[in-house]
Amino acid sequence: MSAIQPLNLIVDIASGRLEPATTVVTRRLSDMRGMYADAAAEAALIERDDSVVYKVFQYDVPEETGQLFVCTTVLEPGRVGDEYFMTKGHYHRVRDRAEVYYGLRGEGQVVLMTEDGRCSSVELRPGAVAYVPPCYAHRTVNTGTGELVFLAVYPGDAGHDYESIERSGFSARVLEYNGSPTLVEQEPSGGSR
Ligand code: S6P
Ligand code: ZN
Repeated sequence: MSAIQPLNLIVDIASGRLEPATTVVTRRLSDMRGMYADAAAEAALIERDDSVVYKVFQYDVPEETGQLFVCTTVLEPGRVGDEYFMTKGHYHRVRDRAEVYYGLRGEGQVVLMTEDGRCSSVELRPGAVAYVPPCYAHRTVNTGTGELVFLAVYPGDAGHDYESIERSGFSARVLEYNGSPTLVEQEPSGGSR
């Protein structure tokens, strides 16, 4: 295993930034083309200002068994039609690698899906820990009016499988229904990239 020195990482809760961060990923609506249910609303928003949906601040470690990646996500509030802003979502490439999310600011849900397409969701808010068990796809949804900020910790050798989600999507979506966030079962549909 590669040696890595002990260190402190600091989360600035106001901005959601992790310091130091060695990788910063920014995802705009156009990076998620085809992932929202309402294709016309998605296209109109991309045309209008292609806003940032989320940023990830990560401290990189060797991608090896025994190491742990630490990162924060700042997910903006907003909707595409009735569907709340969300992350792309993924399985871990090594399927049996679990993950822990810790809510720091804002409110939302983590949508979890088994490989045979059964979806459920757990809450994410300040102080809430969302446990992502091995083998579950996971996607985060911001159901609040402000940014959703959370910390994630996951194994160094987990990797990411985005392709399965781009191909088949999630079998449920979080939509605003009668003014409240509701997990709605859907026919799976993927992205178009
Ligand atoms: C990584 C972990 C999170 C997500 C982040 C963005 O395993 O689950 O840090 O990367 O919330 O989501 P996504 O689906 O674009 O990676
Ligand atoms: Zn993950």
